[in-house]
Amino acid sequence: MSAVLEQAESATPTPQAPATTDGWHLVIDALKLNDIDTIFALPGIPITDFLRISQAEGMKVISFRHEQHAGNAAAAAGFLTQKPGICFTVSAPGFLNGLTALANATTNCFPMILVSGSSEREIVDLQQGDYEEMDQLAIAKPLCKAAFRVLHAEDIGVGIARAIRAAVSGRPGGVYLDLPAKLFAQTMDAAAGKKSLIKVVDPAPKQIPAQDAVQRAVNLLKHAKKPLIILGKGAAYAQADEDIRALVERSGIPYLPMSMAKGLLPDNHSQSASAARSQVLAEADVVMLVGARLNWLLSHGKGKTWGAGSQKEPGQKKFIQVDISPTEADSNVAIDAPVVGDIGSCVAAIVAAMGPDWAKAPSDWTSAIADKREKNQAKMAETLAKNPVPMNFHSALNVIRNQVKARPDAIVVNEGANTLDFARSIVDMYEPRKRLDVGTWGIMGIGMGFAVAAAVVTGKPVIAIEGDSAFGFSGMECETICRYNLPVCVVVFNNNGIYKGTDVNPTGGKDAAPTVFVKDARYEMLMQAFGGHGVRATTPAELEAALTEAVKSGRPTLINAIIDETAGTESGRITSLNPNAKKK
Ligand code: ADP
Ligand code: TZD
Ligand code: MG
Repeated sequence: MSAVLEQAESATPTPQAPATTDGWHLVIDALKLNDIDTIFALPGIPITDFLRISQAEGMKVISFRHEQHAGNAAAAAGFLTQKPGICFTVSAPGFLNGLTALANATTNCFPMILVSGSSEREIVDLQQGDYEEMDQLAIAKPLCKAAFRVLHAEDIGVGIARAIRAAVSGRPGGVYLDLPAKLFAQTMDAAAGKKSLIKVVDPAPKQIPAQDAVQRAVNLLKHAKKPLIILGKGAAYAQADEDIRALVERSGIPYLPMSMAKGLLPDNHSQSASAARSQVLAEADVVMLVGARLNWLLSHGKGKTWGAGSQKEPGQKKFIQVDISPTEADSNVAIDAPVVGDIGSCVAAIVAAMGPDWAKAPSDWTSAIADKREKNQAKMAETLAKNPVPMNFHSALNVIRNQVKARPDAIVVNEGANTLDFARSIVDMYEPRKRLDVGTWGIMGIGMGFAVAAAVVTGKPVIAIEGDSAFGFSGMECETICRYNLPVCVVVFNNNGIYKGTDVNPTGGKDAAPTVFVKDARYEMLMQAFGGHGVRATTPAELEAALTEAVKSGRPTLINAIIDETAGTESGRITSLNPNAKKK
């Protein structure tokens, strides 16, 4: 360059192009600004680059083999962390695959955000047949707590903020966020973009209960002869562990944990009434629900379970219900003392109102429960000590029970029918939020998604206790587990089918019966296929050796536990819900 030209250039510097940002970066920056550092996803148009850039920008991106499992992972992450779990999918089919998880999260009150790329609005709205065309926002709306769409880059900050607030405030749930493909490539001035982002202040504000509502509840408890506390997964989610412990221990009231509330107090706690469940539900006079709904899992608060004559009849109980949702009370039976607010604030207020001289629950009630519990536990110990050949649910679960006792920090994921019902009662939990399962819907397919999230979010060992049918819904995610080298040990309870492996085709034809699978399937080879460890275990000793090694090493492992194919019962413990049982 000539000296003259050089001089001219330095005299009139070219104006710097203004720094710009784009939709991709604004979404990432908005998430980061709100302390979200993990995305569960499945790539494809229009989100492939988004996921690449996210990883480049330091986000943890966990890529799945099917969107339902990415969505389930986001839901579990939400439950475990109180931050909305984030799932990204492609449009139409990917979105629909993720939608089951979104609806399930909403049903379970887990906070998550399903973000789906969508096709061109102009074409979708005129139904002109775009690539993966679908009016996703309209479809998502009735299946989640809230649904939003962002059309302009400058609204990304607001869109993410609204999605976060909707997911975690009040009763948590699933939120859908629609991001059309065009949005990602939109650019705007970088400084203005930065300014447009919102750091959500106090996303799940405390909700303090009214003092008269607290007093009403405490008065009921005070005069109860046979009080009972039921802890639900809302109580686990709330992370108010010390307040809940104080309530239970200072009141001396026996308590029942719902499945995902197990471990909130250790299952071997002297006030646990789990081993006397039927007795306490039938006989209690005042029942305090803490983050638990009176839905089918609690027989709707009515009928024989609750000591009433017919299935439609409410029992002679007084109910206290602590819940953040003001419309939950009276949903099934009359609630005498609703306490509306967040569980931490409500339980702390109740404990405060109990005062220092609270008389513990009547001892004739608590000792009757203790007697029952001891009897039932002794019976169970006998059953667990048996060593039948082939293994049954009890002898196999006893091994897992011991492992969890030795490693109470391990997270248990559980699905299936018999495999679920037996594991829930046999495998004691000792720490809060260590058990993830089929939840309110009793849905199969949560297994590997929940397991991946639990491992990613907590770094703790995960033991997934899976019916062979249940496992099939998400089994391909074994590749994901191996790819990220996660400390997950899957134990498949292989009884050759759904409930049992013994059904036969009544016509005598060659097609298998609808509930049975290939006999002696080698599930362990699935993990081996991706470089993980696979073991076939036919005895408790083999199962124990493999499980102990898996938990110790943290190596992805699948144990194919061979279970007596005759051992299960139809539908596990909900046989009565079969239409045929209803008919009878
Ligand atoms: P379970 O299946 O364990 O019985 P449910 O899912 O039926 O539990 O009930 C959970 C309840 O907890 C829901 O009614 C929900 O509104 C409530 N909940 C969730 N989070 C909170 C919270 N932080 N404070 C108060 N209630 C909560
Ligand atoms: N599909 C979905 C999504 N959820 C469901 N709950 C079912 C189907 C029906 N279902 C159950 O409720 S349990 C179950 C199915 C298919 C599987 C039971 O078989 P399993 O367990 O092998 O997992 P056990 O131990 O053999 O009973
Ligand atoms: Mg089975």
